[in-house]
Amino acid sequence: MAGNRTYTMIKPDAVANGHIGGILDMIIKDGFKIKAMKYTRMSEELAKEFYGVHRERPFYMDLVNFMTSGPIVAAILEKENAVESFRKLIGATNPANAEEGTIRKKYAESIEANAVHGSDSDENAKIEGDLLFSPGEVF
Ligand code: 3AN
Repeated sequence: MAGNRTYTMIKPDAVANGHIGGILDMIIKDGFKIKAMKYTRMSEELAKEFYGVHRERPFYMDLVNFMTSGPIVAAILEKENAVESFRKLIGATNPANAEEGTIRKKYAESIEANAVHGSDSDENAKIEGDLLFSPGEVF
């Protein structure tokens, strides 16, 4: 059965470009409820752990450097079939391939500076949410 929670980050590019409000508006209008949220900056250690699955990829250190370059908005979201529904709302990893009406089509600059993160499985949604939030911060 598909889970009802996913984890997201509004990435440093979208924060710096003033898109926090626009992105949250799209998320809420799509029916997601906010279970946890914080404005924070990832340490290098946290970003390396978070993106550990990409450790062997050529873009790994660029990605870590980018994700620690400025503040982010981290959140746990709730909706039926949350992971798949949110992936649909954010659009393709490369904004050049993102469909009209998606967050990345509207706000992403490039495959790296692609405005938002969305978990790719229920299992990763739980792991990622637990990396950024303690139980007392989830409502
Ligand atoms: P998604 O964020 O759509 O799940 P993943 O998990 O394949 O995409 O990649 C994680 C992050 O790594 C992406 N959000 C993007 O910022 C970065 N990334 C993925 N592929 C590339 C690439 N070819 N070049 C640079 N950065 C990339």
